[in-house]
Amino acid sequence: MAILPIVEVPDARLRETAAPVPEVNDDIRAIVADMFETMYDAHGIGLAAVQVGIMQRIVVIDLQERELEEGEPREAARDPHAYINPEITWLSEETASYNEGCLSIPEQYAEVTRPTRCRVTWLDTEGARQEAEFDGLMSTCMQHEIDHLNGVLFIDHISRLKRGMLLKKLDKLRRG
Ligand code: GNR
Ligand code: NI
Repeated sequence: MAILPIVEVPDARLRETAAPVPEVNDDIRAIVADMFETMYDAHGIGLAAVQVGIMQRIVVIDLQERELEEGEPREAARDPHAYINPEITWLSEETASYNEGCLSIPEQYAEVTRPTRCRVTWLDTEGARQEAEFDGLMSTCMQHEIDHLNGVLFIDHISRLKRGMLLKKLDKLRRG
C-alpha cells in the first residue's frame, strides 16, 4: 500500500481521457487500495485514478465523514466503494447545485449545477457488473469523478469569469 502524489492543475494529465480497464485483476485491486489510502490521507470523499497519474477508468468514493466515538477505530467510520469502468446510463432532468471542491484544485470551491440523480453501471473489485441509481451528494460526487475520467474538471461547469477568479486565487495561494 502507498500514498500516491496527487496531480494538480494545470497538469495536462487532468485533461486526458482515461482508458477502460480491460480486466479486473490483482494489479487493479492494488491500485484501488492505494487510491483509498491516498484519498483518506487527503481527507477527500472521492478520487479518480487520473488524479494520481494512473490513466485508467477507476474511481473510489467514501462519503463517510462522521465524528468518531470515544475509542472507536478510524476504520469503523469508513464506507469505501470502488467503481471500475463506471458509465452514466441516465441523468435526471431535475438539477441541483452543490459547493464543490477538488483535490486537484486545492482549497478552491464553487457552486456547480448538475443533474440531481444519475444511474450508473460499473464493475466491482471482483469484476462483477453492478448498477445503481444515486442521488444527493453521492450523485454529485459520482458525476464529478466520472468527469475526471473524461478530462473534465468542476471548474469547466462554472462561468469563465468565476473560473478565472478561482484560478487566480489558487495562483495567489501557491505563491504565498
Ligand atoms: O473531496 C472532495 N469533495 C467534493 C465535494 C463536493 C463535490 C465533489 C467532491 S470530490 C472531492 C475529491 C476529488 O477531487 N475528487 O475528484
Ligand atoms: Ni476532483
